[in-house]
Amino acid sequence: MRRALVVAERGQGRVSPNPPVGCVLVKDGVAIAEGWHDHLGGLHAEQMAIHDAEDRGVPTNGATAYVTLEPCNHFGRTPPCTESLLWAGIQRVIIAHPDPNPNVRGRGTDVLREAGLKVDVGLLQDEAAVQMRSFLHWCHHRRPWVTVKVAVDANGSVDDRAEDAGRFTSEACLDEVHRLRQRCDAILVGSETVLRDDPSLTVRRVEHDRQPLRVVLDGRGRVNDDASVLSDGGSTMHLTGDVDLERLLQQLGDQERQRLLVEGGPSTVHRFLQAGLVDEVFLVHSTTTHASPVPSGLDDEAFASAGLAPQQGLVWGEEQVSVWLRS
Ligand code: AOF
Ligand code: ZN
Repeated sequence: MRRALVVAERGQGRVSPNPPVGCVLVKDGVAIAEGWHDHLGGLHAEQMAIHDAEDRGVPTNGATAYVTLEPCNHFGRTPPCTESLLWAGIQRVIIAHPDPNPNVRGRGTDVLREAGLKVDVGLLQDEAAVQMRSFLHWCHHRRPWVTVKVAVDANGSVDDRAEDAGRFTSEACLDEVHRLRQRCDAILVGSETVLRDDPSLTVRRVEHDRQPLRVVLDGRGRVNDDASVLSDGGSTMHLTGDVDLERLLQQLGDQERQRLLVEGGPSTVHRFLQAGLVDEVFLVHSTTTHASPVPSGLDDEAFASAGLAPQQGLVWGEEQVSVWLRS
């Protein structure tokens, strides 16, 4: 199952609104094939694993399938995985996480059991839940998982008024930010960020096959059409006037956008925190010190009172990252 989780990760950011899923086929204690849901519309993990075995001329009958999500039993973009597993003569299926998709929800395991296969659910379920977190969240709430990313200097400042707008974190850290963007379905900023930085808010620097939707909160209508986000030909939602954040999240959820990245600045982040709409925070700590600091107020207290709890930190390039999760 650990291997299935590893290969599932290859679909991360490529299969949304589907979850990343991995599958390993094992026979006589030996892994004989593996597969993952690689891209939207591509084979499901189980089907890819069965193809992998076929390609290499390894018989699958009598094998055990380790799969990170309950196999589907519906005709969607692909035929049902339950049928593929039966056709391949799989005898036992070990599943990490049940599928909350109303099209599946227990029916995959039922069908397999009725056909006489031995089915177990729950192996490394927590790990699988973390991996497909935004999918599970969307299945339950029909709105995106909200990730906030902010960078601060050694004193918690988000900007240096003494300097032109610019990055103050390492190149390697920026790669991580783009990796994060690659996994999100939409990226949101406020007008302040657009006016100060004129960001493009696109995924670069890492492999990607789509660009997230960009959302600009511009209540006062200060952002002009010549801003990069509005003029570079990509898709952007430019919201002027009062925006109800809950309704915005619902709207994004209706579009099957499962993960929203809020990339600042502080007033936008505080709006999301105060509304209790933040699920996860990455606070990047730069070791630089701004000469003319812009305090963010984004401290432990702000996160704790928004219902978030501190987690084990990360390292992104040269920077330490504090992580907070909805508790
Ligand atoms: C599986 N194996 O590898 C994945 C599954 O639109 P479709 O046909 O691609 O189906 C998408 C749904 O199937 C998705 O919402 C989730 O419930 C399940 N994903 N199931 O058996 C897989 N990716
Ligand atoms: Zn399937």
